[in-house]
Amino acid sequence: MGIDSQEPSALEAEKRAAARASAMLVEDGMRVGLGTGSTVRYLLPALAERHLALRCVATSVATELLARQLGLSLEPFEALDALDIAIDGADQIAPDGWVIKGGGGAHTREKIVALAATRFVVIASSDKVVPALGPPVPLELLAFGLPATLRALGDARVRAGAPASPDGGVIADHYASFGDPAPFAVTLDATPGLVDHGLFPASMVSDVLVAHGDTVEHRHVG
Ligand code: A5P
Repeated sequence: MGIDSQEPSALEAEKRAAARASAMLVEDGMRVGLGTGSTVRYLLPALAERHLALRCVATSVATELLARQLGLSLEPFEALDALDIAIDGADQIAPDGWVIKGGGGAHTREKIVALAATRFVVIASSDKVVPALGPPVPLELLAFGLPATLRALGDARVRAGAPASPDGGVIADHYASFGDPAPFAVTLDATPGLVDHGLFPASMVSDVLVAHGDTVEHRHVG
């Protein structure tokens, strides 16, 4: 077995370890935001196994379907205005706790859920840890005026083959280099036609759980 065939399973084991550790942070009676992606796919069975009475909100159709199959109790996010905890994956995690999300195009819903949660927990395999965030930054754009919005953004392109978000948004990515993510996020936030972007500030993140082999590193951020 070569390195290439070993790598994916080692990372999958790390995703599973981080996800299972995060499931232990959930307590009976909590309102729980469920993120999206391959790491969250390990969270859902770990949560279901605990047989807690939970009220869950899903950030994507894929998460909702799997959560229902596993017997987790789902509610539309129109029914709750706050959550006790939200748990989600990330594409990049910087040392200061800023993260990039949206590799699966679900970052708008993920950010709404993260902000509504008292505690937002990021779970990841070790390959997601980076010395500094960098492009691409996922975007969700309104279809109306799309060429004008892309022109205003500069180095942004619609993501090839990406379906529209469940809310009808066009998924794109920004490829410009940036240093400090904070002013870049302010610029993106001020662009008409941009629904949301995948830069999540450290102030939004409570905990980061990153697995390194069998060990899960738990960092308290915001
Ligand atoms: C979904 O849009 C993303 O924000 C995911 O949470 C992120 O891409 C991490 O996904 P994986 O757990 O699949 O790496």
